[in-house]
Amino acid sequence: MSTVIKGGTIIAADRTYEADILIEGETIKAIGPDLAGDTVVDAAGAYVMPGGIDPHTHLEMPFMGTTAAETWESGTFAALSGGTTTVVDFVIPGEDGMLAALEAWEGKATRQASSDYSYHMCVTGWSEKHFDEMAKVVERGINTFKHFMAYKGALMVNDDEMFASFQRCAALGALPLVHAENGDIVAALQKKFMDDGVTGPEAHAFSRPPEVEGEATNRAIMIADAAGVPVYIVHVSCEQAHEAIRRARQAGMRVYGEPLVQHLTLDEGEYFNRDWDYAARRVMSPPFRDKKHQDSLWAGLAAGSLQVVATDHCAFTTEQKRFGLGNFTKIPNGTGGLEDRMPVLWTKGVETGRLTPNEFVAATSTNIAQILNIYPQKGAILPGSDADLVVWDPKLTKTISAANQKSIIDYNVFEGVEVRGLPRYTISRGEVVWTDGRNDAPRPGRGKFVKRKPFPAINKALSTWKELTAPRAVTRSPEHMPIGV
Ligand code: DUC
Ligand code: ZN
Ligand code: ZN
Ligand code: ZN
Repeated sequence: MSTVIKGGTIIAADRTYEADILIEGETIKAIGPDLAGDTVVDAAGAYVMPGGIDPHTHLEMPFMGTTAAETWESGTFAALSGGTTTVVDFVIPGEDGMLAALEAWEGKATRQASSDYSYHMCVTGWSEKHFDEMAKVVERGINTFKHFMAYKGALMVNDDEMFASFQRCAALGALPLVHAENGDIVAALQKKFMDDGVTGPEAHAFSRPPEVEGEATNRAIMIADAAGVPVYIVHVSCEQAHEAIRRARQAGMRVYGEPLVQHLTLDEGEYFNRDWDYAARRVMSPPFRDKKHQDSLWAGLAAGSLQVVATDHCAFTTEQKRFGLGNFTKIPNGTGGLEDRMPVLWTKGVETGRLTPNEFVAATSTNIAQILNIYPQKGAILPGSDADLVVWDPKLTKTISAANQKSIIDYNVFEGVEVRGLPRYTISRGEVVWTDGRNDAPRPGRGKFVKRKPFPAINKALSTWKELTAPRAVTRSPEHMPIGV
């Protein structure tokens, strides 16, 4: 059974060209002119791009006393309808540890996912047992570990814990990920605003200013350097954090930065002089920022100092958001975006000239495939790659609305945004799973786990500290030599 995608313009991260694509089974067999297959997918007048990869989702995550309402079934189908064919979700260990949590996540994902999926493992503390657990997690095909520097008293890790975990990552060839906000300062500011009687959603933004993100980003980068491991900063929302990443990269460190489509396109005005529900639905961490920060993030994507656009899809209903009525610190943190990431980024990025189509592909798919070590299985249009493709019609338009979204949440933070550029077809491992204008239904269970190998190169990363203390590299000056040596 073969399929040919006919008449499209292929957009890869590195070039644009016209060719047909022949798919056999689940993979790309050939790329070239005038190919023939059993069935034809019409790409005339459209672009053909690698399926999107959203490396940052929290489907059905237990968090802040509740559970994110977007399910694996609704979330992965929402992803496909917006051109995203792979999601990477965060596993949060409970008291039974990482492997038990992984089983719990697998129980949900294997039954429900209609897109492909993978996991990051969260490190929420440190003890002897983590040493072995992390090795076992890597054996299970997970090469990334996430650390929260915020959420004090819950998920937050301290510097000693983070340093121990980062060193373990270095030894295992895994990549540490960091939620970079100074959790101590956030907790202090939350208390201050509550004490002052500022209890509404706007205080959420006041309690998490850019400085807390900039400080934590710098600290995470320096700790990673000391541990001799690259580091990936999730949801970079402000210039201070971007600046830290830029400077580290300029100094030769492997540091990656991931802005979210929400931070690129929605600003802090979403929290002020709004009714409570409207603002609370937009409470996420870090919060939306002003335009100066948005400009910095767009510039970073164009310049390459930021590499990936994600969503942090962590979606709660209005009813769940109301747990925080009278106390903003109890509003479940999170917004959606999985189905809107690619259309909104195309509309606000490519249509405006801020990004080239090739940069769009790099930011939504290719770069993260490389960072996660799944390239060119994913993120590429090459013979042998998984046939994860989106036939992107730059003329299709819609007005985003909760009324017709695939997400099961009762609102959408992009409500009313007019997008231009949408999937005509989404193809996952050779199968057309979404067709514009056809009322497709989710096919739970068809998604597959994407195994990710560790990076042999990572433990050779770039710590000056490591070089200085490695025994063979020590050259002592005479005045430091003990007498008589
Ligand atoms: N931020 C959110 O807004 N939600 C989930 C976790 C996070 O860090
Ligand atoms: Zn986070
Ligand atoms: Zn997150
Ligand atoms: Zn000296």
